[in-house]
Amino acid sequence: MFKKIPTVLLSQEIINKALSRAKKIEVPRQILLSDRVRGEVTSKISFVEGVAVSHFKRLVQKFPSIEHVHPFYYDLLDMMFDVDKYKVSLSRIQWAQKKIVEVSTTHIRQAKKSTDPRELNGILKAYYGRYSSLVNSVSNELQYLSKCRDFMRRIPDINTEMPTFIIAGMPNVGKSSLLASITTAKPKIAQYPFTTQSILIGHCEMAGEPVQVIDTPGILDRPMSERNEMEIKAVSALRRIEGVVLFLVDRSSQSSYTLEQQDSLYKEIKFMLRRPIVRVQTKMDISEKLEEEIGISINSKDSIDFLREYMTSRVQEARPRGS
Ligand SMILES: Nc1nc2c(ncn2[C@@H]2O[C@H](COP(=O)(O)OP(=O)(O)O)[C@@H](O)[C@H]2O)c(=O)[nH]1
Ligand SMILES: [Mg+2]
Repeated sequence: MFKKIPTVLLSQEIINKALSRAKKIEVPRQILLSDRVRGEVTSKISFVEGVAVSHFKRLVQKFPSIEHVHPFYYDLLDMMFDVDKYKVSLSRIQWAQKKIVEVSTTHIRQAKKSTDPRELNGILKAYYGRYSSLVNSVSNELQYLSKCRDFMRRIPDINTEMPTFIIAGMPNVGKSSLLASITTAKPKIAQYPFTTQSILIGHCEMAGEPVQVIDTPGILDRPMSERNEMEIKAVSALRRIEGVVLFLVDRSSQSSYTLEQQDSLYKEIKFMLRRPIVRVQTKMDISEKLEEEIGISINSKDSIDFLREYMTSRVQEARPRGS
């Protein structure tokens, strides 16, 4: 999702890069010394200008504008940094970019009028001074965006446009086993910001259409009262993902939790996520009888096929609106 955000050069890096490369610029010998100096000065100015301007342009282009970020990602970003400061930083960088173009144009114009090598060198020196202070004026912003980028790159890659099934239920009820048996390949693992929890994302096809199934260990598998603030926010971000919840219930004698504990989590999740939610009874091979909407056993291919059919029939509800 946010993997393509470029590395942010800090202000000193931009200045060093620009000035050290500009030093090497030479223009072919001319009959008049002043022509040559003028040529060099103007090329140096436009080169140095380009280094900052192209970098700033790229940042403004590649850092997603916060208004257009999907609410799920917005919530996560909001957990990690000050989104207003992010916005302001980007607009200050855009401002600096514009100022640098202005200052460069003025200095090139001045140089073009001059025939005195000393004066020309003075113009270049003055330009470097103005340039450096403009680049330095956004040094905090660059630093801030660089920090934001580090956070953003760690954000779990959930597709917000694909029909989605979210698996929930107490530990050991069979969530991971279900994910592994209905989706292809190894699930992608992504880390939640600021929590030790990760998200597992698997894919499969339903009625010829790609569907994603996510398992959120540590997030949708225990009572809200046991959560810290960041984990609660992680749950609330999940609310933004449109999809159908598969709530797994283990009624076998092996179950680590009582039915009351499982029911209480069910109620919390139903309330928190406010999404269609299906109760799926797991471990049917070692359970007495089916008491939920649907029963499955990881060992029985038939029941998994049946669940797939059932999920296919509800793909419409799992599909995000507007896609
Ligand atoms: N007998 C039986 N055991 C199962 C079934 N599904 C999962 N298990 C076992 O239950 C345990 C917990 O499963 P897991 O998928 O890790 O649960 P999670 O904590 O909800 O992700 C594992 O030992 C699984 O092998 C099932 O359908 N039948
Ligand atoms: Mg698990």
